[in-house]
Amino acid sequence: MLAALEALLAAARLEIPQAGDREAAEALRVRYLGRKGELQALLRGMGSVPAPERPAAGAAVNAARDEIEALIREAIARGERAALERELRGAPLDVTLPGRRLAPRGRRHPVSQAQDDIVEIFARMGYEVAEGPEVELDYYNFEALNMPAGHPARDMQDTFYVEAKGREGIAPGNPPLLRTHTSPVQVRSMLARQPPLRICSPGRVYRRDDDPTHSPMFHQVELLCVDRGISFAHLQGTLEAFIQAFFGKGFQTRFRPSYFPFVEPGAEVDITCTLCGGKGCRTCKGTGFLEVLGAGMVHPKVLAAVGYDPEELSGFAFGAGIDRLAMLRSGVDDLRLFFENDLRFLETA
Ligand code: 2U9
Repeated sequence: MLAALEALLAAARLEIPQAGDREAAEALRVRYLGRKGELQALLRGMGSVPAPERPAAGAAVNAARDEIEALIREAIARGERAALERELRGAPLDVTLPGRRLAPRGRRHPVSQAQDDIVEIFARMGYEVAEGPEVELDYYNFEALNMPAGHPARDMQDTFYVEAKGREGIAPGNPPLLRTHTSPVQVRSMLARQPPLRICSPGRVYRRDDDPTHSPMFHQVELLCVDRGISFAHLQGTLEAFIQAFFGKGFQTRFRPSYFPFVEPGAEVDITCTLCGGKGCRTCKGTGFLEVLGAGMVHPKVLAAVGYDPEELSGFAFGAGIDRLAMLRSGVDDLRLFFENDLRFLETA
């Protein structure tokens, strides 16, 4: 038994260090130490060893197993080192090669980014978003907003009328059109609900205009607040907070009296010039201010048209071009860039 063990050990010492790789070392482990391996076969022969010699024989078998295990571990480690060496030599890594190009990533259109920011600012003040149809009726777009047929203010918003030929149910004097502002959304909200009302209506509007500062389709946001006791001071405070949230602290507002048929009194609102910071430049024509929106107290006739009592209720409203706000915030100087979908512009905007 001891002689057989010596022979096994001698064979292992010779053979295992020659294993060429990890797989060969694994195969030898199975052959020497596995359940059906050679050492196990020797152990099965222990029965024939006389009892007094068994402890010594057992110790010799254990020592042999320890030694073979160590040889195998070394062979496996050697095999792994050799494999790594081969890999490093075989496929050199060129760290100077350019990296893989990332797939181009999309992003929100700058006008959508501005719209999302505006909606969020007013949502934090408690305003809810209201939306409505882009193909509107004359009544909601003009009539209910104190602009009856023939009103000169209708010419201020050159309108696209929609062909209604052959369509049933088009009332005379109330033709369909592409809405020229989002105000009809507020009219519909007021007709459907009772005050207090706090709504923000962003969306596309259409006017027959096309030059470097006007597009036939642009985006507008309007705000409407109707309740008891609403004053011009509420309008000023709300706009001040909005301008600072959208453009940043340090931007001031300036109100100038103006006229819009749906508000009384009405105002045009300027902010500190976004280009020169108020010092005066070409963009602000030396004034230090830029016009950004129109606003006012909802006209009593508009309140009456939707069945609200102007003696009891009052409200403020304002309207602004989202595209213009986005331009001023980002320094883009041609409105048409927003609508051409040129990737060179969109990737940087
Ligand atoms: C209701 C009542 C009143 C919204 C208002 C303006 C003044 C205004 C322009 C700004 C730039 C349109 O996009 S723009 O060309 N808007 O000057 N808008 S007051 O007044 C309302 C709205 C709804 C029911």
